[in-house]
This record gives sequence, structure tokens and C-alpha cells, in this order.
Amino acid sequence: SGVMKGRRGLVMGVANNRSIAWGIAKSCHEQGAELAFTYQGEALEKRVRPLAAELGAAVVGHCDVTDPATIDQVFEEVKRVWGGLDFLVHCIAFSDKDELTGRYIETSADNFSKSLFISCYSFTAIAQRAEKLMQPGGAMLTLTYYGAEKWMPHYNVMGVAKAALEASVRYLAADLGPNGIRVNAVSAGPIKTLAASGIGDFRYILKWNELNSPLRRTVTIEEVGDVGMYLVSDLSRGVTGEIHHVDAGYHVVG
Ligand code: 0WD
Repeated sequence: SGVMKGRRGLVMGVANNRSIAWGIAKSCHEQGAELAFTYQGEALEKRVRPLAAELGAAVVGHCDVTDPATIDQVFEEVKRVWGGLDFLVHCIAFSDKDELTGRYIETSADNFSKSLFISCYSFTAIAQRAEKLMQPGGAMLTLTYYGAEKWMPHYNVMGVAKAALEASVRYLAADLGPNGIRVNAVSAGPIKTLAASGIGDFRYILKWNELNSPLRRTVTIEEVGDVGMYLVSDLSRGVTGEIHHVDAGYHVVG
């Protein structure tokens, strides 16, 4: 039983058991979904395989979004194993750590391109492939952050990349809506993950959110997971193009 019974989903961006992608995968699994994971490189494969096994999920291969051949391989594998796809979860972002501190104005052209490519364009590239496997009722989800909407200390070029990602959610929702496919994002509050450890003064940001959010705390990957699950389930069948905050309410005060 469960609201995700019979739904098959590809989850991209599990790095370890603290990853937001892992929180979403767990919630989808609890509700009866069948899952497939990708991993980025051999080092992460060692972490992803045992996690996938915990949820009875398939592992459909290495995917580095900067290498389009690896995206194609993953989707060929999904097609081979399932013949179709009901939902997609994209939890991928990257920026050079050295530019996640100090001033945005110092951003290099090279890191600007790389950050926007990996953190924004990859969702569109993946959506292109996923569309071909989806029927009406399909759903796609990505992860964003409040730094897209407002200046945040140290977030810099990632804020610009997330703003572009949020705009792409709206354009993808319009493109895919006529096919009955929905596209949404969760805007998560700060959570201590591998990717977050690259952001300057992250502990201070966590503390600030804890002191100032309406719920007076930060959020967990399980809380982000439950909302992510809802957005790729039929419960949200009337929702598309939405950026849903899961941030203990911080966006109303910050
Ligand atoms: O506070 C936070 N942690 C928030 C994260 C608040 C709001 C949003 N987010 C977003 C992130 O920007 C990202 O889009 O959530 C998403 C997931 O991030 P996460 O769960 O915080 O971080 P992590 O567990 O590190 O997963 C991100 C993964 C990578 O891990 P590492 O740390 O090794 O970079 O993104 C993947 C990779 O697995 N990734 C890639 N995958 C394929 N190709 C690539 C790539 N080129 N680059 C990074």
C-alpha cells in the first residue's frame, strides 16, 4: 500500500545517508515506490550501492552530468529495466568551493559556466531524456534554495544558478504540462550535507535559521523527503511550476 504504489522513480544525487536525495528516496520507498539510483564516480558508488540495497532500489549506473554520454547510458538502462518512468528526482549541484565565500563579484567565467551547467542546465538535460519515458501523470522534481530569491552570505554564484534553475522549472512545467507531466521544486532550508560543507560559514547560517525561522529550528532530510514525495506523487496532481519552501518558514521572515 502507500500513495506511491506502482510508481517507478529515478533518484539522482545521493552522495551518502545525509543527502537530501536520500531523504526523498526514503519517503518515496515508505509510500511504496520502486526506485533506481545513479552515482557520480566510483567513490560514491561504494556509498550508494548499500543505500540502494536498503530500499531494494536498482543502481542504473554512473552519471556525471558534464558527460552527456553517461546521462544517455543511464536512461537507456532505465528503459531496459522498466520500459518507462513515472518520476524523476534531481538533487545535483556544484560550484568551486573557493567561490562560495567572499564576494560574488569575484566569480570566474569558468566557475560561472560550470556552476550554471551542473546546477541548472543538468535538470533540463535530464528532463529531455525523462520526457521520452514518461506517460501523463509523470512528475519531475529538483532542489533549490532561498539564495535564489534573496542575497545570502557566501552563496554567491550558486544563488544565480538556483535563480536560473527556478526559472527553468517554470519553463519546463509549461513545455511538459500539455503531456500531463509536472515539474516542481522544493526550496529546502539549510541542512548539513556534503555539498553544504563547501559553503562558507555554514554553521552560522544554520544557527541564524534556527533563531529566526517561525518554527525556531532547521529542517531534516526526512521533512524535505516527505514534501518531495508529495510533489512526485498523484496527491499533487494539480500542482506544477511550483517552488515549495520546506524551511521551517524562514522565507516569510528572511
Ligand atoms: O542546505 C542544503 N544542503 C541545501 C541543499 C539547501 C537547499 C538546496 N540544496 C540542494 C543542493 O543545492 C543540491 O541541488 O539540494 C541538492 C542536493 O544537495 P545535498 O543533499 O545538500 O548535497 P550532497 O549530499 O552533497 O549531494 C549533492 C550531489 C553531489 O555530491 P558531492 O557532494 O559529491 O558534490 O550532487 C551530485 C553529487 O552526487 N553531483 C553530481 N552528479 C552528477 N554529475 C555532479 C555531476 N557533475 N556534481 C555534483
